[in-house]
Amino acid sequence: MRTPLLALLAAALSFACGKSSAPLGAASDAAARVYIAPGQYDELYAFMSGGFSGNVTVYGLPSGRLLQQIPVFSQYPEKGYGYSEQSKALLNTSYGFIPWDDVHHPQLSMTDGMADGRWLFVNGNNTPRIARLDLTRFETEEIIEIPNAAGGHGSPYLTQNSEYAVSATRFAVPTPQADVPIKTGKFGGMLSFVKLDSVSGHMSLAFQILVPGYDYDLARAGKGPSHGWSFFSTYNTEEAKTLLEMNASQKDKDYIAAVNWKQAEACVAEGKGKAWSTPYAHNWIGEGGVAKSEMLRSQKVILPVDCPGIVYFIPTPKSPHGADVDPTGEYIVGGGKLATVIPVHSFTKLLKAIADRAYDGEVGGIPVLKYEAVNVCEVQNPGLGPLHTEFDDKGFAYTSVFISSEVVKWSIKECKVVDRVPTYYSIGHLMIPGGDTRKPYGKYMLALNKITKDRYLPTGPELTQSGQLYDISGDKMKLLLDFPMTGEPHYAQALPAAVLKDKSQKAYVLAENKDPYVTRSEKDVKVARQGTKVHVSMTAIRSHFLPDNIEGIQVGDSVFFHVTNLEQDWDVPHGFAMMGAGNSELLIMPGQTRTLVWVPQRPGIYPFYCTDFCSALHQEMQGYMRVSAKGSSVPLVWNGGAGTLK
Ligand code: RUQ
Ligand code: CUA
Repeated sequence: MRTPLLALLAAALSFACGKSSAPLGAASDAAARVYIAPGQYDELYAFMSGGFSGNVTVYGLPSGRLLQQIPVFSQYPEKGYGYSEQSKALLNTSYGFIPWDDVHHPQLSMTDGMADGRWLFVNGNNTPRIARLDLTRFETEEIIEIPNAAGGHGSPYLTQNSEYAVSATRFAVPTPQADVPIKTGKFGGMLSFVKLDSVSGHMSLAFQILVPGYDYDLARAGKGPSHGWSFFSTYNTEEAKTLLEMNASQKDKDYIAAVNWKQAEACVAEGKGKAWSTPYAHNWIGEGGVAKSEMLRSQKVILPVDCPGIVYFIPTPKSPHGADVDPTGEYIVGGGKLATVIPVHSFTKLLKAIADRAYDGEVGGIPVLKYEAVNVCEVQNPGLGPLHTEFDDKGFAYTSVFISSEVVKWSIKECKVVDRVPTYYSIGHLMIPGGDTRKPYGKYMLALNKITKDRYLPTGPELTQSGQLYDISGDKMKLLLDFPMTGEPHYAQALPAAVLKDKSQKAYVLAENKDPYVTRSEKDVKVARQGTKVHVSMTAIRSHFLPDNIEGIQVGDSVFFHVTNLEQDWDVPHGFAMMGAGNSELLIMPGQTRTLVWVPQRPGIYPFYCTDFCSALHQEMQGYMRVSAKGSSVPLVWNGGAGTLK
């Protein structure tokens, strides 16, 4: 039975007034299940998409404690990310420097279908990009732009051994881009495969597949028997260009595109990919921790007509969003936003349908398979608006249902709903730790909710989003915890803390710092003028900077503060802030060098200071710059190193 909306609403309201109908015993039991005593560690690391913040946030589970924010596609003041000279190049694109994007899907790197804790990949949705984050330092290390695409939503969704990260066009556009009338112009879509180096993780665009101009939404790779295939959901197969809410809902079924990427590789090897030349940026942290950026211009585009057998369309009701693959790799589950059932397709049947040529026509050289030939069953009564499905370790699937704000648990074998719980409210994705791997961890399920109206103290028009943690170890799902989140938590990934915690880096080794402006000891600090550029090689250690007095700076100079943190202890960053600096502040990790550029505008004495409370004498960690008029004869002098200012 579908839970009536009214009943859900009533349940929601009673929670909102603090009058939970659950007995007190249950509440304290739930509290005990998520209680992590002071000083104790959480059981799992969870990586949440920060949505329109452009960041990734790291939480501990089951406590729901926020542990870290990792800036990825947006400038982020707390860490000087995208402001310091060393990190700016990470945000380069073929459109120039972009300081803000929208993150949707984190995905942990995998070995043999299991999260291996090496890297985390996330997609940039607006200007299509994929980023790779290093999980020893919890930092963004590389970003690649996806050319010939608009909206990188179905991304990054890695293959079983991290061979590829993928990106699918969300918004059909002329492909390649062209100046055409919107109404009559021919639009296309692109499914992009980014190769990941198995040792370094480095990303390179391997090939792209040109597909009809639908909206490609989400993706999942096959695993086990279906390894070698990736599945992409599509909506708007109507190819509407205006008022999609109505015009893209005409057909009863859209498609899941099944892509045989091993065959696509073979096609490219046979020289069947066409050479295109759209510019795209590739950025990475190079030698010395300094970000580099290159503009690339060549890609290999495969047209399905040239390579029969690389793409098939599986009809799937109705405007599917999710396309999720179960732990065995046999079942592909659609999540039709407007569908009244959850369709379950079978990989075995897919192969047979292809062998039997059980087609219902074709589009653009892509065979459309017969629905019955691939579908094994439809889960009835899934609620209103099924979206995404994750899996546990006991043969159950959990589907998030947006409109009726609930999670339905269903048996894969019996193809029927066995339990359902309300979420508060409007759940998008859900996440079971390892729920997309071959062996889900399967103890918790996290609902990632879009709306929290009446759940927390009001904070003006903008309310936080939330995560709700459920215990799924028994037959019935039980709500344990409800906690606010940063940005919009589209999707998340989690893995046992033991996989990562001992690999976490504690400091950068000063002796290995290869920044071109590193200063390894206080003897070496200096200030050097080159025309109107002044390079200050400065050190920071508890609790002073050197030099901390500099004279001879002139209005109109560009002063480069290259600050090296000489500390080698864990958790001793120093900050650096300069009065009137139009760029940013810095946060410098132990052993690291970061650079801030300051263009003084008026003569005077300007203080700078450490912004991170590093020691008992942190407040003493400050200094002065003397700025004189342009052309002044005040000599360039400083204290420390070979400086002459005493
Ligand atoms: S989305 S709520 Cu992944 Cu951007 Cu589904
Ligand atoms: Cu260094 Cu405070």
